[in-house]
Amino acid sequence: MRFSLNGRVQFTIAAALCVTLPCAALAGQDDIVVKIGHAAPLTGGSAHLGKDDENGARLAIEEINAAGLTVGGKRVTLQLVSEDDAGDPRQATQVAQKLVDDKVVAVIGHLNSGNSIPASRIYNDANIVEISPSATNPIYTQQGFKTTYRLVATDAQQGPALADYASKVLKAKAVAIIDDSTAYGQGLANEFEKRAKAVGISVVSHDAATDKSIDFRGILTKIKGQRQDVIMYGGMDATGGPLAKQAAQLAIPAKVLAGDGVCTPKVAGLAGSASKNIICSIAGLPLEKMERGKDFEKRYVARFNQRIEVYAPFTYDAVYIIADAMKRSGSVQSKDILRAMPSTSYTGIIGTTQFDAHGDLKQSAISLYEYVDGKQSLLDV
Ligand code: ABU
Repeated sequence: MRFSLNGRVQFTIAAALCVTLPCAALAGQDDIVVKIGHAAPLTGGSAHLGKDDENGARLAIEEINAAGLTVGGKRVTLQLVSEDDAGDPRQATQVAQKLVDDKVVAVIGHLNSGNSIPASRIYNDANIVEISPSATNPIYTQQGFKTTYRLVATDAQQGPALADYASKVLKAKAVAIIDDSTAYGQGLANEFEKRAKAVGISVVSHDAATDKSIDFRGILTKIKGQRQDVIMYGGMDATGGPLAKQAAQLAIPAKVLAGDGVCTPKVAGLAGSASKNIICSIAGLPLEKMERGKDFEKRYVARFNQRIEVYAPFTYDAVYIIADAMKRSGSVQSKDILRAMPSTSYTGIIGTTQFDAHGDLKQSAISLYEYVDGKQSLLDV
């Protein structure tokens, strides 16, 4: 059933009810139900980030369905198919195959570089577009696949930005590096290390932990005598928070520099009062600098009754980018969506998205944050 509101906005009851019931059961007889995949860790240490991703995508789908989507003259109802990759590369490939078998036409995800990279081959083989809202390892889009896209800057930008900040602003002369041995954490740490050395910072140590490590006292005790000015950590907030806390407990007077995986509201709770030592980057514009960021935040909080972590605006825009590709190609087939992707020019919450030949953003930003009284405070963009 379809109504015209104010003579402008069309509203499909079926689409609105898709929030709570299966879309296929609700879509009008003429509606095509089109599945959009989403994959992220919905369990484990990064579940809060995965849920944030899922919420962003869900909000976009609900809004698009409520407004009414017409593609090639046919009414379309979008349905979100969300899978838990648990932040595990092996599970990520299983989830990717499941989404392909489930006939999704595009995938929003994965959250982790270490999952996006192995999953990308499966989507490429199936001609299904994969838009990661957060995978920052450069390799993701450098594999020669036509299906890989991302909405964030890469660690080839993020690592040097952190090293430059350490050199120019913190006047650091020596750094100790710790990473979590993942594609993201290790990759970011290596990019940081390259630039740090290039700008004359001495790298006094580089230690490897894991993405499950929450006890860093062994590494921290070892590096305590090294007199590093800063510790650089490549990893996520679930591990970076405890690291910062334990460094402070061991009276190591160093700032902890980290990338977007750590740069969340949640890390403040995990680090406690040591959050004041954390300086971190995100691989995009901060929400407060996004033109429609405040409005998006209001709608997000009203819908989910929780704060935005990091990537929800990116998954939200990713869904709209897929819907835009459908409209421009006049088709809901994955191969036609794929063909329309290179000419994307979509202005959404995160700004205007255009892609280069690899599927990376033509224009991107790195934002730097510190924590003041347990709250993120923007330092620089
Ligand atoms: N960019 C930080 C979190 C996601 C990743 O693994 O790249």
